[in-house]
Amino acid sequence: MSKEQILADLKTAVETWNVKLAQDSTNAAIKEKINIKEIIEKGLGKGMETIGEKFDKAEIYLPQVVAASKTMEAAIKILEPLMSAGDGALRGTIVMGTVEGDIHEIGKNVCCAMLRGAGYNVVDLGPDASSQQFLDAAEENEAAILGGSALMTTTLEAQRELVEAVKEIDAKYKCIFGGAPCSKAWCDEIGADGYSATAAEIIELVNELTK
Ligand code: B12
Repeated sequence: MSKEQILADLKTAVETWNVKLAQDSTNAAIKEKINIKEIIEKGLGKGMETIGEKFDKAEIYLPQVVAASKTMEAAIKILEPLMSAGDGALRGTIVMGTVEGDIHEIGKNVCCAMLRGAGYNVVDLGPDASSQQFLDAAEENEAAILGGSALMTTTLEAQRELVEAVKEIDAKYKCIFGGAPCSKAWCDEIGADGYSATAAEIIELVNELTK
C-alpha cells in the first residue's frame, strides 16, 4: 500500500472514529517505515483537525469528538513504545501537564512520548493541573522545565498564571507552552521561555533550553 494511502486511511480512521482502521493503518505505517512525525501530523492529526472543524460547525457533537479522540489515543498507544525507545540516558527532568480548567490531553501525551524518546525524564501531571501542582512536582523531581498545554482560549490564562507563580517564588524553572490556541506571540506576551507548535519541535526547544 502506498504511503499516501496509509496516511489517508489514518486520517479517515479518526474522522470516522474507526479504531480498527486506526490500529491497522498505524501498524501498516510502521511496517512501511513512515516516520512517526508524519503519522501523527499528516495522518491522525489531519483527521483531528476535521473533527475540530465539524464540531465547530455543529455537524458533530461531543460523543463523536470523544470517539475520535479515543481512536487517536488507540493509535498513539501503538506508537508510544517506538517514540519513547530512547538510549535510556536521561537528559534532565520536565514536568508536563494540561493547565488548570482544561481536560484536553492528546497533544500533551504526544509531547510527553516524544520527550521520553529524546531521553528526557517526563513527569506527567495529566489534565487540569494547577500551578501549585506544577511547582510541587518540579521541586520534588528537581525539574528544569515546566510544560503546560492549553486547548481552549479560556484556559490560556492559566499559562500566564504558571509563569507568575514561578516568578513569585523566584524559582529558576523554565516555562514552555503549546496547544492549538497558543502561539509564540502569546508566549512572548506572558514572559514564557518557549513555545512550539508541534511535538516534533518541542525536542529542539527543550534541547536549547537545557544546553
Ligand atoms: C479531542 C477534543 C476533545 C476531547 C479531548 C480528549 C482528550 N483526552 O484529550 C474531549 C471530547 C474530552 C473534549 C472536551 C471538550 N472540548 Co474539545 N476538542 C477536541 C479537539 C477536536 C481535538 C484536540 C486534539 O486532541 N488535537 C490533536 C492534538 C495532537 O493537537 P494539539 O492538542 O494541538 O497538540 C499539538 C500541539 O499543539 C503541541 N502541543 C500540545 N500541547 C503542548 C504543550 C507544550 C508544552 C508544547 C511545547 C507543545 C504542545 O504538540 C501537539 C502535537 O503536535 C479540539 C479541536 C482541535 N482541532 O483543536 C476540540 C476543542 C479544543 N474543544 C473545545 C471545547 C469547547 C471543549 C469542551 C468545553 C466541550 C464541552 N462543551 O464540554 C470540553 C472541554 C472541557 C474542559 N474543561 O477542558 C473547543 C475549544 C474552543 C476554544 N477555542 O476555547 C475546540 C477547539 C473545538 C471547537 N472547535 O470548538 N474535547
